[in-house]
Amino acid sequence: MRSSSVFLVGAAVFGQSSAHYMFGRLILDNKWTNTWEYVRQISPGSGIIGDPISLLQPNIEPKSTDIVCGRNATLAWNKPKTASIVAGSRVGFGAGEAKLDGTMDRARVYHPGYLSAWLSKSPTDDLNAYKGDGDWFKILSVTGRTEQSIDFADPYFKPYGDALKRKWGAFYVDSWNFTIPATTPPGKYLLRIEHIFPNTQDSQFYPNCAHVDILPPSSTPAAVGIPGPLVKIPGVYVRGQPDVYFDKYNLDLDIDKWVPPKPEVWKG
Ligand SMILES: *[C@@H]1O[C@H](CO)[C@@H](O)[C@H](O)[C@H]1NC(C)=O
Ligand SMILES: *[C@@H]1O[C@H](CO)[C@@H](O)[C@H](O)[C@H]1NC(C)=O
Ligand SMILES: [Cu+2]
Repeated sequence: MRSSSVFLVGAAVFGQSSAHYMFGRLILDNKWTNTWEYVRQISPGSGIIGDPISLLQPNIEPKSTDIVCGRNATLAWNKPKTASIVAGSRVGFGAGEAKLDGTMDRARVYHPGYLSAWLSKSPTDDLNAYKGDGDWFKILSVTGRTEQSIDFADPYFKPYGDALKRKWGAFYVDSWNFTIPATTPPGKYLLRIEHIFPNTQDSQFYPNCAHVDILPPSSTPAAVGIPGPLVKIPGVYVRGQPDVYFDKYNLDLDIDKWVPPKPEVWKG
């Protein structure tokens, strides 16, 4: 394990930015909420409480419960607020990074890869106690470019967007917004975002979970759907599966034909 003093030297050399990121801020009613206000706090990879930079250390073990909501976030020990969201409305997550003084700053999704969002209904009203070991369904899948992607023709972004990275829709964004399906059954849910940086050996998983209370749309009677397909996390990915473990710097990767890992998105 690397010592924190070695790490601080490295951080000083490379400045305060890091190649990693997390999604600690929920975007609610078009406003960026504070880091960990609605999102479960995660623990530093070094295990040293208060070590800000290793907070961002990626998860590489698909069998670990750390890939549910992030490292050591199976339970919500920071007891975040629960966001009320009407089904059919828009939410988002903002990316963050830790600075050496422990405060948080905006960050970008510095790696190319696959972005998705998920919901899992808590069996009780107490979201703090829900381990995320129930059923999950996917509500967002971002592969190639969309209208939210960075415009790499913009001179400000041009230096960051090489041809192999910029084809990924979520590459280098600082946030992503999406809609909660209008027919999502009302209730208390974990709302999970996940970015995967594919690698041939250790793909990196960047998951975070917000606490949300999904309310029925005001139109009555509101239609209620049956979400699916349902999966478990961990369990949804296995080491070596070809749509998670591959060389993302492959020139031949045709992102428009690339099929992301299962499950498919539930559209409501
Ligand atoms: C998501 O929405 C927030 C709030 O409106 C905005 O600041 C942010 O730029 C949006 N993100 C993207 C990628 O469009
Ligand atoms: C992990 O979570 C527990 C609460 O479940 C907390 O007390 C502990 O400090 C956390 N560990 C680290 C390294 O932050
Ligand atoms: Cu990284």
